[in-house]
Amino acid sequence: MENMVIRAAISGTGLFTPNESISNDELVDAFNKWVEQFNSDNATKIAAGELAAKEPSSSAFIEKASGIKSRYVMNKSGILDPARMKPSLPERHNDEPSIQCEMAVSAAREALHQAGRTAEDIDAVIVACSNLQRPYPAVSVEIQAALGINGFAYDMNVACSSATFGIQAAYNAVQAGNARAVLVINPEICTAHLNFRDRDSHFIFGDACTAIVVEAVRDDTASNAFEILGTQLKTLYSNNIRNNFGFLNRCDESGVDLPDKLFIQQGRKVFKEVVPLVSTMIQEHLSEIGLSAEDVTRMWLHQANLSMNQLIAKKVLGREASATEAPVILDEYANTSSAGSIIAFHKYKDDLAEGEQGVICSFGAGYSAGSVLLKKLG
Ligand code: CO8
Repeated sequence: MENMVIRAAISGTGLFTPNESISNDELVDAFNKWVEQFNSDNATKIAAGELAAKEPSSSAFIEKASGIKSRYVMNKSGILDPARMKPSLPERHNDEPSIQCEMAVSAAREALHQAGRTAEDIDAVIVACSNLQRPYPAVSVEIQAALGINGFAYDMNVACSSATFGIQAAYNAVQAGNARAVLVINPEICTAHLNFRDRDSHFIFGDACTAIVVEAVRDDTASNAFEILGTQLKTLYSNNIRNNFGFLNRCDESGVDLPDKLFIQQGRKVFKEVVPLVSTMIQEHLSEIGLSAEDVTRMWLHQANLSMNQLIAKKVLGREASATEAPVILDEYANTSSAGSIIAFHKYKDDLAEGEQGVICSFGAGYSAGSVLLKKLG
């Protein structure tokens, strides 16, 4: 029997945005109050040259260096309390939905609605994100049960590239006939993993959750769906973005709450190394399937840094990209890790005409990068 090629498409997306947001000024105010207290508490040591005084943060620096103006968060009061500086997210009873499950169900319902599908149409759930709130039972299995989906579910983690790696896994499952449709969900609570006392990075992240329906193209596939033309993934080991927080910490007496156990990065190095890696990858991926930069109407890029995105888009296009060609959401959302490029896609996809093409591209820790080429169906 002849092998039928199963075409696959992204037929729906959903977005959960937390209710609370923090402006740069609010964040900097809390940080600077903490700095004042720290310097006053340690005045003798600082005067003796035994300890360096902490420097204040600045909203002007944050916006200029990153393009970030605000971020949505799961809990604002805990982050802005100079005596605490971390979200307050009490543990829930085992019988209650977990925080990530709650975020995921909200985003997934919107994605299903957009795709015109129900739980009965889905055969698998992949939770792909940077930070899972527990290793087991898998968060994806909890979400699967909460949505009433049959089939199978699993969690995966490739930091900021988790969504594109998840899309490839879903695409493969659909093409192999293992699933008619797969939900890929990216619940990111980045603020729980961020050291709000670190001046270099306290402004970088926000929280959000995205959901994507990947399905085999059928006669009744939603008319605003995007066919997946191809996916390409790349990883290259680097210590420039790292965290060592995990179960092994109890085996090390130095404790779990030290700054280097949370998110740390060499931002400048990341910028310099990731821009060429990603722009080359997009170009190679396009040429591999016989396309060139002119064939691409939109680039939904990972949202970490505005200048980084402008530079990547410029390298791909050979000219400056307009805000329409490479939409920005990081000004409002900050870096939401794997959810970022999907938020951009979710918000800026409906105006593409039938046949127009675009690329979702993620990049981040690992290093990892993922490119998904798409064509709008009619
Ligand atoms: N306020 C005022 N001044 C500051 C501040 C601040 N908050 N922070 C630093 N400065 C000062 C520095 O001290 C330095 O001063 P000097 O010149 O006197 O030494 C000056 O500003 C410049 O500092 P930098 O060189 O650090 O500043 P950059 O221009 O490089 O900007 C950025 C910093 C914004 C971090 C930038 O480097 C960047 O965005 N790089 C790209 C990073 C990136 O893309 N990372 C991807 C990470 S996301 C990811 O992979 C997901 C990980 C998993 C998710 C984890 C969830 C938490």
